[in-house]
Amino acid sequence: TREENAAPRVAVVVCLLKGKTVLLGRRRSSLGDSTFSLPGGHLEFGESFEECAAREVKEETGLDIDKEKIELLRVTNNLFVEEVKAHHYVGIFMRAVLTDGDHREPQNVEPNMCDGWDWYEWVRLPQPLFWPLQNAVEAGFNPFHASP
Ligand code: 8DG
Ligand code: MG
Ligand code: MG
Repeated sequence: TREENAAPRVAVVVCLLKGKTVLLGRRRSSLGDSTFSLPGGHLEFGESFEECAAREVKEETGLDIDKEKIELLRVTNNLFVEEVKAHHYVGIFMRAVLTDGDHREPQNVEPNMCDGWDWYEWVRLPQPLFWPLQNAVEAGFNPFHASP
């Protein structure tokens, strides 16, 4: 019911770029199951967007992002009303790169929440994308061109 999710939540999602590619994983979740989404999650009390971005990427992929190079790209307002429970997220899209000289591959640290991570070119994004990401793409969002 609406009551259970009465307050909007803040979600920080990370466009982790490597060369011409961005990191996406297929979700295992009641929200957007089987769709491809960016690493990310809920902003915790007291966190900066940058801290949240680095923490979620680490928790979900094991990768370390360069904390000096995290940038805010876009803010979106996402209402999921078709779900069993309604959800309302303010999505904070960040851009990040790996720490210098890091050539490790992402690990699927939370296999119950994700099928695995891989790098994709923006012009060859996998389908279907998680709905809020699809919306941003359709609105012209491109983390390779966006300026903060
Ligand atoms: P947490 O417990 O680790 O904090 O959260 P999570 O389990 O990692 O949450 P999530 O579902 O991955 O992300 C939180 C919400 O962020 C998600 O339910 C909806 C919103 N969100 C968007 N766009 C995207 C996106 O591209 N990727 C992810 N992961 N979440 C997104 O609006
Ligand atoms: Mg997540
Ligand atoms: Mg998470």
